[in-house]
Amino acid sequence: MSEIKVVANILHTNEEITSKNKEVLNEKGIYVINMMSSPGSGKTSLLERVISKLKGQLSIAVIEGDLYTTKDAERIEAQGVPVVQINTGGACHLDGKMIKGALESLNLDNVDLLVIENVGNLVCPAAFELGEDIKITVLSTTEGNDKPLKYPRMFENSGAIILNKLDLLEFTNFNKMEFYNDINALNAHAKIFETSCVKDQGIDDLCFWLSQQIDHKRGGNILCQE
Ligand SMILES: Nc1nc2c(ncn2[C@@H]2O[C@H](COP(=O)(O)OP(=O)(O)OP(=O)(O)O)[C@@H](O)[C@H]2O)c(=O)[nH]1
Ligand SMILES: [Mg+2]
Repeated sequence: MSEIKVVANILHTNEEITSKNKEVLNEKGIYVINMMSSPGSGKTSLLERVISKLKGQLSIAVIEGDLYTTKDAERIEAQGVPVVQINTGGACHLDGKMIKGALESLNLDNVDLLVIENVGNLVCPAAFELGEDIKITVLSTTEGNDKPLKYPRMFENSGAIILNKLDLLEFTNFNKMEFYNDINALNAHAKIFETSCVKDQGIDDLCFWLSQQIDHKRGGNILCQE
């Protein structure tokens, strides 16, 4: 019983800090993505692709969550956009307090899009709101199509789901029809993208859709600019 109380308190504290973070982000009109998946599904690879296509058009910043290393932040830095690394020191998810610290070390003026890459984990990150406008969950074909039903929360709460590593589909037993049926049962409104970072497949569609979401938050100011 005491264990349940502790978890409830942690979530309550997270909610308070996150709502303050969200105020700051909303005031600046920044569109925020919380990107989640199991380790290795391709979050950073997708980000690299998206940044390279959108950075001329939008101002992008990134918060990278990782247990110990700065490897992902180095990859994003190479794309020429501001990035802050959060090392959770072993914790399996990001929380509001960590995001608060990262926001304080980023210059948020004129940022259009902030992407938070969560720690690779299909379970814990789903329980912690980070002040995002949208959760995007990535699943790769090599993980098996049974994952949405086995780890439903992340898929249920995501506004978009990306099926990545499409180039490897033929080497796996991933059943796309079952995948679509399961997602439809869990979260019929989720926007679904099929991508391959290796073949640069589906990334343009993803970027176009993201631009529309960002534009919508900004009240139509970005895409309409001359
Ligand atoms: N074949 C193939 N490999 C990919 C694709 N996307 C990513 N990879 C590879 O998958 C591996 C993991 O990719 P990352 O982008 O590091 O995955 P991640 O989700 O950021 O991983 P963590 O941050 O550790 O959770 C790398 O070796 C990538 O090159 C893809 O579309 N096709
Ligand atoms: Mg990564």
